[in-house]
Amino acid sequence: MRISDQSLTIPLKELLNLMLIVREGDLREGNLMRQGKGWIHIPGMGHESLIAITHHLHREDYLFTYYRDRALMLGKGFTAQQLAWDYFACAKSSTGGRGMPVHCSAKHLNIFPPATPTASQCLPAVGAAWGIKHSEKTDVVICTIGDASVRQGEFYEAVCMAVQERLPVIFVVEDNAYGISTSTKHQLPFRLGIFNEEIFVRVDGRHPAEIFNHSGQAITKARQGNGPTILWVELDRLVSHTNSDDHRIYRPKEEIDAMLQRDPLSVLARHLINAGELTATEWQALQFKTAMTIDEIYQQAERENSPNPDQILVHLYGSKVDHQCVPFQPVERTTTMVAAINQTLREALQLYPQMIMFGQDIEDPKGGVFGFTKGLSSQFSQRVTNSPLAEATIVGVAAGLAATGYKPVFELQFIDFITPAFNQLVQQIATLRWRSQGDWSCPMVLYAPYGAYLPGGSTWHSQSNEGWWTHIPAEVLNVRN
Ligand SMILES: Cc1ncc(C[n+]2csc(CCOP(=O)(O)OP(=O)(O)O)c2C)c(N)n1
Repeated sequence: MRISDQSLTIPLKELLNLMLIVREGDLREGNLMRQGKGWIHIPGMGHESLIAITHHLHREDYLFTYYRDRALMLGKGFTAQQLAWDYFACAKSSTGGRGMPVHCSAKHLNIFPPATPTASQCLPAVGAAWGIKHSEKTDVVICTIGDASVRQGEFYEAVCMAVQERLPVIFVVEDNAYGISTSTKHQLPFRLGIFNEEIFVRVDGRHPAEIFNHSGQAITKARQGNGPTILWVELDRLVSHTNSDDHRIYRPKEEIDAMLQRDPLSVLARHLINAGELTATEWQALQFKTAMTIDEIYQQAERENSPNPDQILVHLYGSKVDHQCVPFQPVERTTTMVAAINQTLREALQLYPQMIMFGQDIEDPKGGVFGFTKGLSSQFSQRVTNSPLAEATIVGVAAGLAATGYKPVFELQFIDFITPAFNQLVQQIATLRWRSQGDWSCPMVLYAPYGAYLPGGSTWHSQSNEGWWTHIPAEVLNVRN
């Protein structure tokens, strides 16, 4: 028995096998926690069917995920062994022990390492998708998010940007009905009617064939340049949120029992047995064999070295410095600061085809509220564009663009209004290189006018808040008079 769309067919048995590998690793981690081994267990049980999405992906496609996505990691090419190293936070784990389990980093597979603040992956995902569009490639970005997390503002900003620019991104909302102990039933924007039904597709995530078909359509649509889709995938979190939670406290017993009856693994196995494609004995043997293999993998991982504390500061900053600098033409000493910056930006745009500028009101004829970008959008119309009035979008998109090879030089209109971007700056950008051991980085230039300039500007338009930024490791602050 197979599932197929026009171009692709996968045997369900193969899918069952992969889902089983994911499940057995998960079960093993739960057992190890109970034995006092490991640090934290973040289960993905009930979310395994999502692996069907990865059958539509190429190596170049990106995954921007969250912590529940061990199935997607495995489907994209991460191994069960690497998941085990991440579980034990070994020195050789993908983050060198700096990330929680399932916060995997794999640049060679285009797996962007999740940051734990919920929804913080969305704007960088959209930035990566924007880069794909700029380069006129047909790659796509898969951005996953939990159902409770879609109430974060950054999710809405990301969806707006993706729709506005028709970006090749698929948001996969993993709706397991809970955010830790809080039911999301009455909080979900899809149920509240916030989203137009044209943009989201409801998917029964307990059946891999459903996921395979809907994700295939969304991915094809994105590859063809027809923009984003939100897949609202209903599934179950079969166990507690993490090992430090007990869902029996807040979920009725009947609900838990009913959920276990529709465990996607058992459902798929039963389906294949009923269809005569698998015998009960074969299924048992497969479970046993997989459990043994996974057990061996985790036993080996347990013996791996822990990170060396002496290495704690390694990868906080990059070592490579691009010594080319602009402007090449010395600027007249009598010129204004604005004119000098404008000339520098123009020469940089000429020098670096990968440089992109984005900011509020930076396009001509205004050319920025201070005129830094005057004339630039007329000369480089594709690479100098107005942003929405949304600082988190500006900075979060820069992270995704920079991480995928572009050189964002983005304007923040006033330093006073940088605060909506704080999450991206501090949690995502400042930690990316360090938490991925230099696997990923997102070098960018953000510039903003600062200090008093407007006598009546009061509290906002006169801030000199550089003190905030000097407290954040990994960011370089440059204040010029
Ligand atoms: C910004 C932020 N606030 C709070 C938390 C703590 N937290 C971690 S997971 C979680 C619930 C997320 O639920 P959901 O998005 O539905 O995903 P699920 O865990 O159900 O897969 C919370 C509140 C966090 N990680 N980030």
